[in-house]
Amino acid sequence: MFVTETAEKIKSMEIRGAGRIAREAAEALRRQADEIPLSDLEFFCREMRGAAQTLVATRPTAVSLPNAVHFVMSGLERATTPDEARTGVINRAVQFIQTSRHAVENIAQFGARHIRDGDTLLTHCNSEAALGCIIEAHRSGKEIDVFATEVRPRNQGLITIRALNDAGIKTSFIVDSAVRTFINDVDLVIVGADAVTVTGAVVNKIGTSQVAHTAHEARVNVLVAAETYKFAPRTIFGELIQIEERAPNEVLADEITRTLPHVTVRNPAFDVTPAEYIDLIVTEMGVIPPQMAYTIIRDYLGWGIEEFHKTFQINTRNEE
Ligand code: RUB
Repeated sequence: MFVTETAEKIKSMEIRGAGRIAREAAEALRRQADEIPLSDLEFFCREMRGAAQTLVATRPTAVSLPNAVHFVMSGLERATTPDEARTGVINRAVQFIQTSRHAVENIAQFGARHIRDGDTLLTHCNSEAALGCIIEAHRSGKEIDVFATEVRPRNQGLITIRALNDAGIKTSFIVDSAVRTFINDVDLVIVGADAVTVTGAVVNKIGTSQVAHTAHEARVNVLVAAETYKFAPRTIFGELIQIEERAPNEVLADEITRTLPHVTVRNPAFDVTPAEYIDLIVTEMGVIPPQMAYTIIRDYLGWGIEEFHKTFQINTRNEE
C-alpha cells in the first residue's frame, strides 16, 4: 500500500529532508483517503488514523512530519459522512503541499536578502530551504562562494554540491572536521532545520551545533531557514525533541565492528543548537530572532492545548 511504501522510504531515507518528508506524508494520506472504501465513517476514520500513525512512527526528529499529519488529519473534523471525511483529508493534503512549496519559495526570497554580493557562505547537510536562499541570491546576480560539508555518515553533502554545481555556484567541498579551518573565510552560515523548539533551539543534522559554535566563536552569523511547520508545538509543554539514533553500520561496516568487541559505534542523526548560536531564523512569515519561536508556535502555527492533547493521543498509541 502507498502509505507503507512511503513509510519505508522515509525510514530508509530514500525520502529525506524535513520538508520533503512532510509533503510526501501528506501525499500518502491523500492517496490513502482516495483508496479507502466509503462504507462507513468510523471505518474511514480508523483506517486514516492507522495510516497517520504508521507515517508519524517512521522518523522521530523532524517535527514537520507530525505537524503535516496533524494538519491533514484535521480534515476529518466535523465530517458527518465518509465522503465529507475523504474530501476534508484530500483538501487539507493538497493545501499542505501547496503551502509547503510556497513557504520554501518565500524563504528563498527572504533569506537571499541577507546574502551580500561577494559573500562566502557555508552550509551543512542538504536543506532545500537553505539551498533555496543560496540559489536565489546567485540567481539575483550576487557573486557568492559556498563551502559545503561532506556530512558523514550519509554524505548528504554530495546532493548539496550537485545542486550548487547545477546552479553554477562556485563551491568548495570540505570534510566535516575542516569547518574550523575555513570559518574565517566565511561570511554567513546557512542551514536548515528539522525542528525548532519554543526556546529557539534548532534541531538539525548532526554536526550543525559544532558548525554554529565554531561560527559563533569566529563572529560569523548563523542563519537557519525553517518553514513554520518545523516549529515544535509540544515543546511549549516541556516535551523534548527525540533525537534519532540510526544503525551503527551507517558509520562502520559490521565486519569491522565485529572485530572490535570493546567498541560501540554511536550514530545520532541530529543535534541541538542552542538559540544563542543562532542569529536569525528565516520563515515564510518573515525573518525572526530565535527568541520569537514561541510567537510562531502560538500565533502562526495556531496550536492550542486541546489540539496538543489530541495529537499526543495519536503518538501515545504509536509508541506502544
Ligand atoms: C536532513 C537535514 C536537513 C533538514 C532541513 O537530514 O538535517 O537540514 O531536514 O531540510 P536527513 P529541508 O538527511 O537525515 O533527513 O530544508 O530540506 O526541509
